[in-house]
Amino acid sequence: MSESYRIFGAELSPYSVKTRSYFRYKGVAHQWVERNANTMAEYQKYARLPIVPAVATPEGDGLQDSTPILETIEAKFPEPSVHPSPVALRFLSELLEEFGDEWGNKWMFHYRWARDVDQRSAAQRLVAAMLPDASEEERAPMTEQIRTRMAGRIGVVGSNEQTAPIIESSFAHGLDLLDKHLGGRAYLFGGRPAFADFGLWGQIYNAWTDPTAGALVRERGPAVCAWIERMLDPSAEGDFESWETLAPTLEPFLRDEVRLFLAWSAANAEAIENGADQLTVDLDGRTWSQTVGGPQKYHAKSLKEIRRKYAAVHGDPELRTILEKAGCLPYLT
Ligand SMILES: N[C@@H](CCC(=O)N[C@@H](CS)C(=O)NCC(=O)O)C(=O)O
Repeated sequence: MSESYRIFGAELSPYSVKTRSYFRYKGVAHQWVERNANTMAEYQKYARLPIVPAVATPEGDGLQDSTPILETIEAKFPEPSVHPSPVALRFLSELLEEFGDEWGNKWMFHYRWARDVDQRSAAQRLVAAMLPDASEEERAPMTEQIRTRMAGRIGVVGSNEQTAPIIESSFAHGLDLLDKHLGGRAYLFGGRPAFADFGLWGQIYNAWTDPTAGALVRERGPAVCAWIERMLDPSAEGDFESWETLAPTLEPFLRDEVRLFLAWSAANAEAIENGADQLTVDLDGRTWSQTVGGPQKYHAKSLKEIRRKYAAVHGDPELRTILEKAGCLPYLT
């Protein structure tokens, strides 16, 4: 039995670094174990699904899926809390965490695998991490194999010729809005990190390491860059703010970005429910079409989960007003 948690993960996995950043902030004793050829057998003892992260607990259990992992650890180690105490702010933070995991991942994954320069950069780093003891020459065939396989899988996040411009303009606009919001504050909800920071950061930090998306982040988001570095090892610098001070710059992000994501997610859930193999939805006057298969079932499940969280607090009048004003409410009920 080990005394600390072990996080089996990968530096290029947004959900892995999200989990690591959370453990660091919480001060929960843990070891980061890069999942690679040397650690694979140990990782497999804890991973029911072939994904990272997988967390091995000191009791010898395996945890997977970053959102429930964070929730499990939060219940066990409630301080310092990552949840603002007002019901409305706590829900918005959980909604933004969901947004990061699901829509932020479209930004990151699309940019990583759409263009040759990014494909090569990511494939090289992935293989270097997986085969730490191999030479350049030994890694080369696997790098090429991963590059072509992942480039061919870009459709799993719904990226295709028609949706690429929607994803790219959403990323650029999202960065602009985030940069305004993070100018003058350390974290999304004020002076300390919230649940939202971890989900969104994992994706944007990964995008920042890639050539094309990274250049965009550096160009458009000086405050986003500072937040990216801060979130690698976050610490509380103050308190959570109130909605009154957050609203001027957070409300536009909810209205433009989170609403768009929820419109997509609701349409996706409906397509799954109807057993459709194609999803077509109008997103602010632009048509988004993609095939629907196994991976989209996960999004439908997580929409159900965020709707369940909303149902538990739907009586809060402040939250209702915020969500209504941002156009998010119809998708949550
Ligand atoms: N919902 C999961 C998603 C985890 C996930 O998709 N992990 C990816 C990497 S970011 C993965 O492990 N893919 C297969 C692989 O890399 O072997 C979570 O939040 O933990």
